[in-house]
Amino acid sequence: MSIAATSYPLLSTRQLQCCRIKSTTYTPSHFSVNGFQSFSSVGIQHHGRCCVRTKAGGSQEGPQETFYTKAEDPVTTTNQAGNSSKSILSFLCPLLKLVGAKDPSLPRSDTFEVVTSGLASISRLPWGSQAIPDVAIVREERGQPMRLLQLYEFEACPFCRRVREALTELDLPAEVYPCPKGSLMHRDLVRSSGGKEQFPYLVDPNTGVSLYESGDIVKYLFQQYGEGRGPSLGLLESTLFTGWIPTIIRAGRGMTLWERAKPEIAAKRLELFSYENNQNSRLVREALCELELPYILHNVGKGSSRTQILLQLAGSDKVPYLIDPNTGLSFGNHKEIISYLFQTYSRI
Ligand SMILES: N[C@@H](CCC(=O)N[C@@H](CS)C(=O)NCC(=O)O)C(=O)O
Repeated sequence: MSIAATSYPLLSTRQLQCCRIKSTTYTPSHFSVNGFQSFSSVGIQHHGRCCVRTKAGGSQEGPQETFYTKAEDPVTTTNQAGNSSKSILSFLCPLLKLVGAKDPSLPRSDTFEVVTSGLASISRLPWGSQAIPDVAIVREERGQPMRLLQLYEFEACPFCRRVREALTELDLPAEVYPCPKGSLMHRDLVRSSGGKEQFPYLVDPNTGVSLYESGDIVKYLFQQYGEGRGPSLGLLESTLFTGWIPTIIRAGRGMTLWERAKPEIAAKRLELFSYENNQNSRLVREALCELELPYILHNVGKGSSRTQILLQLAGSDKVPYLIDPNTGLSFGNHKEIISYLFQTYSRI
């Protein structure tokens, strides 16, 4: 099995006290798959922040070990595709915010949602759909990086999409901190860590590196975890041409904090099995983003080293599959997941 029981370090007693997390509420059988219990629940708790959203837009955090450093020495390689695309694309986000849907919790036409998300997926083929075979084999043999990468992003951002595509291709899990427009908490973390609100922002606790600039992040990820490979053909360049299409087709989704999102953050990280270019998973990620719910993203692209784990957990290798350790519930249907998320994590 790909994920060794010791893949992730245990949460220290101090952190446990800080977060006041008792033993997990997971059904034990859920995570009995070859050490997955250790990986999953420890992954959540170890990186768990004790944060409370504040009305003033700040956040309060309990004392805890911080795993990342300020971006004192950001990678300075120039990403031509990234820079030129910035000037063309970065105006899109505020523009689409104006036309975006107002109440994401209302019932929607599932056909419309799936079709538009499917078109978005087609526009980004072939990126973000499969794990690079050689890399997946290495993950299978050697396990994942010790600590989860931390990605601050929002679903609708074309630059963030590029990074999520790379994560799928590199078969890497990550802890995702959604930073929708109006974010009450995670944007503060980015500003205080990196110095500015710009997305994506990646923190790699394994190396102490933290980075802005999607092109630099993708290059870093391939350099660090690509087993000698460079970014997949067209992955960087294509953002300029088609990276914005899902943003437009899915206008307003996964961009703005839902005003009735619960201000308390869930005590334990939700876990989502997904891959970037899966149409149904996109709909779920949009909801997680609009609710500013941090989660562990288990990328399970075609050929992923985690497919067997998903099969054993869910009884199927289909994504999305969501586990909520706060309630002990898990779901494998995007409609159920979205409805559950808005019911559970919205103020009524
Ligand atoms: N060149 C940067 C551009 C990043 C960028 O413009 N991101 C936009 C979102 S699409 C952003 O951070 N906007 C500020 C905000 O959302 O507050 C990159 O490639 O990462």
